[in-house]
Amino acid sequence: MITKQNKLLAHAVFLRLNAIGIAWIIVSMASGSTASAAAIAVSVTDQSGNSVPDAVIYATPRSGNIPRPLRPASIAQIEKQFTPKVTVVQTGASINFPNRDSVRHHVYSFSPAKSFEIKLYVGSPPEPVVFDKPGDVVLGCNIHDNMYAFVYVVNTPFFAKTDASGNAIIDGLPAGEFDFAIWHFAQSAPAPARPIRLRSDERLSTKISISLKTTGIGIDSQGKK
Ligand SMILES: [Cu+2]
Repeated sequence: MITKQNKLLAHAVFLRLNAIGIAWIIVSMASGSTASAAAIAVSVTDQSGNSVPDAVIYATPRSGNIPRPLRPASIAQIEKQFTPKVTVVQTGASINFPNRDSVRHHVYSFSPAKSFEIKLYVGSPPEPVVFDKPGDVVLGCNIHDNMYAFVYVVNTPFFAKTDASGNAIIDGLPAGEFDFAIWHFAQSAPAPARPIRLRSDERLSTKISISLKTTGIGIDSQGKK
């Protein structure tokens, strides 16, 4: 029997199994001078040269000394869509799921990084959901098949998400060594992290090209798992 839960799980597996080729390359990297903290500015394009919104970039301190501000996030349901479609949080942070519609939603995930459900509800659920493991989480709604969203959980507070023009900036970085990585829900292949070193006032400016799948985004209707 194909259940929605199985469909969603299959979708998550589907995303992983479609890995092919090299996902990203640094085209250029230049440093300049700015304020007291370091920053990484990134411009992301796809294989066709188009700007890529909703890509997650993150820099994890190699020292293991990781601040834990654990900024909470919110993913609303508005007009039967999750808003925003992509959210990034640090491991251990919580997310609220306010329902702004008059219809009830039933939010759930069966992803290994976070399995949960908030049964049929309107308004704000009494408790936020804590995302306590790193990784990608696919969200669905048990009532509305075309509702889906992604949460990416990272072991660092130093992250950003590209805007509609494919640009993102991680600011307020301390000096030191980091593993720098990028993630996108439609990426054809997982990209390995790259080591970078930042001086205290350094600003890195980087262009990254990633390969995106052009089909199979969203809930996989095959339910193969
Ligand atoms: Cu719904």
